[in-house]
Amino acid sequence: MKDNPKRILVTAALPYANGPIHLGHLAGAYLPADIYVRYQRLQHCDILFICGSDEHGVAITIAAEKQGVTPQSIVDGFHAMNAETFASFGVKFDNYSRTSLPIHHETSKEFFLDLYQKKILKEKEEQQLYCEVNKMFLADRYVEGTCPVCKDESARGDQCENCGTWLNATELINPKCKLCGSTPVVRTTKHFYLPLGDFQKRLEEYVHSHSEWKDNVQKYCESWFKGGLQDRAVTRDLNWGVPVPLKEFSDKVIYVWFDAVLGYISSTKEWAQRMGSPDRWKQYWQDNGTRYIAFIGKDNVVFHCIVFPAMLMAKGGYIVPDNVPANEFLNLEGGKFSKSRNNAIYVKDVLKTFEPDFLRYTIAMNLPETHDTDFYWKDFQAKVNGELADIFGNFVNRTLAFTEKNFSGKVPQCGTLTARDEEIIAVMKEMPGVAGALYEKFKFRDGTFEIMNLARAANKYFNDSEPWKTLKSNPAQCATTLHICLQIVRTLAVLFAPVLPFSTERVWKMLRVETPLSDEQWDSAGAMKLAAGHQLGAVEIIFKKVEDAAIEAELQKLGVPLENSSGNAQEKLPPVKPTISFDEFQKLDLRIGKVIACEPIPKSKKLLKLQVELGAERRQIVAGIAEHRTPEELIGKSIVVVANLAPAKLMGIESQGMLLATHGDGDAFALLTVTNDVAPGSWVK
Ligand code: B3M
Ligand code: ZN
Repeated sequence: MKDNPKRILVTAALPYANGPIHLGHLAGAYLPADIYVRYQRLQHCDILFICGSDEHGVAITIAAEKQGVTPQSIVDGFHAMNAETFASFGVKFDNYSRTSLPIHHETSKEFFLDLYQKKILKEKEEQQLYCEVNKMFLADRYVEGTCPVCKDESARGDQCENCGTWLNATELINPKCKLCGSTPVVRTTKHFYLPLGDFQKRLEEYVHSHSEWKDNVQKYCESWFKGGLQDRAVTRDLNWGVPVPLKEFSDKVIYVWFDAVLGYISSTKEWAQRMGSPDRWKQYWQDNGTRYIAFIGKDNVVFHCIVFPAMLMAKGGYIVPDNVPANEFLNLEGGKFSKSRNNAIYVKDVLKTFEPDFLRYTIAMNLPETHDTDFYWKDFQAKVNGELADIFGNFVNRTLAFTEKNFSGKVPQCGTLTARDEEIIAVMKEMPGVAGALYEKFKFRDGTFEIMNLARAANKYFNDSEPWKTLKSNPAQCATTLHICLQIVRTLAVLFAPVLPFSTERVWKMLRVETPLSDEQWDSAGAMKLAAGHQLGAVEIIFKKVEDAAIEAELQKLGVPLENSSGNAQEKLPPVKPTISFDEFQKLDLRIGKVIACEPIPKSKKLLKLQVELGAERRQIVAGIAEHRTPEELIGKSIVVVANLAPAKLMGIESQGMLLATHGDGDAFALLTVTNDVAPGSWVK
């Protein structure tokens, strides 16, 4: 085992302890963070994975009021429940803390006081909404109204969930008290403000120095900068939270977001104490050699890319995030389910019926990394049965079963290699590099897809090599085939370990490798390390298939009409159009075009402008696919273009052709592309 000097701090957003962890949480931050950490652990760097419950703020007090219990009892219950859910789902934090702990209160107060003493925090009188019925200021979610930006009617006093705008409650149109429904009045109150504008220049430099950040994150920051950063209140008139550490303000608390982001630091302190070296947290937060990655969902971008860095800059001596790989949202069943019955799938419930790896794999292959995606139960079943069981599981099983039966469960000798052997060995050897490069770029979906492709190629290799025939006709070749297949099983176990930690342990046990799987080295996972003669363990099936009945039960719980969940959001398809003659078909001129540039069209949510090379000429094509693909995803792709369509203008921009794609949203959307290197302009017929 080689040690890697790299030090990485990974945090995942602290979930509010006001409800159970659901699939959207996993897809947004926790699964990608866990895959990343497990992958980096196989690189043997010094990595720390930090999280905890966010236990303050109005999210908690409203939940408590609804249930008629104290905020403390709400957070106690959900903290324990969520910590348990993460553990059974295999999200392995080094520390899962809580923001109601004294260590967190102390950390937050100290931060606040430091900024106050440096005169960075501004004390201001401001107008706030006050409910005369409940005799209280309506902080954050205690007020709801219409969003001034997108006009959504359920915007909250702190944020509009629909468009992501961070709001001041007084900006809401038609505000109503969440507790009693009355219209609040405006009253004056004193608060402390963080003058974000004073940090704008540094923040812009910071964000601009990270051109590698995801497009969605950068764009979001840009829109904030463009509007000019404003002072933001960091205290609230509430009695649940971290008390403001100043005598004359002791009836106020620190704003939940100000304390929540500091929860990452206090959780690291708690970890260091537990490790018996209380100062060790400093290595992760105060040493420039640490790379800090903050995993979050897209609704938390402003707090992690603007507010938290500004706070850290204000305090001084702290590092700021190196990357903030924020994911978009994972929606459910294309929105076609009974929201009144249920509006989330809770992980703890899924784990009662299905193995954690089933869910890990399905979500990993569906991560909303660049656009919103959907979770479908039918797709879950298809991925488990058709990919985990039929591809990876089948390859492992047929290889081990064949070896057990014909080579007494011992790794056979590797003889002379054929061209086919060499080809698959090459794929196996390069896979750690291929998938690792994608994981480094936070492209977990693509990385996992590539690893499954190795299993696909391995099955093909097994079939093409026909060991059941060579067993008699050419035993040395049969031995070589199985030798290679066993090496690939080993490679797959290591490479799949970050996504499928539970099942790969079982494969490891079957291989009877002495060193623990966690001591393996990612980069050399493709090497042929199983020695000929090594005795393998007993063979067992690693993935049991998911039955239709189990899926139907889940759909029923969600209130999804059964015929609706096709697994790909298919609406009712239109009937096939009337027949055309071959001559009529021949009038269509379809060509392969290579996308060489692509940009969004200002003020249009749907349109992208593409420059496409069609052999001898270049075309400008305007396509309504901005909600499905980003320009980065399109550049370099070879697509299918209708080359003889009459030009048309879309939003005043000429489109000289049309590209081909399926009609649908989410996973039902697919762009027709070709993967081998045909020349642009090639004729499709
Ligand atoms: N608890 C919001 C959320 O769960 C918030 C994240 C805090 S991260 C410091 O989406
Ligand atoms: Zn809005």
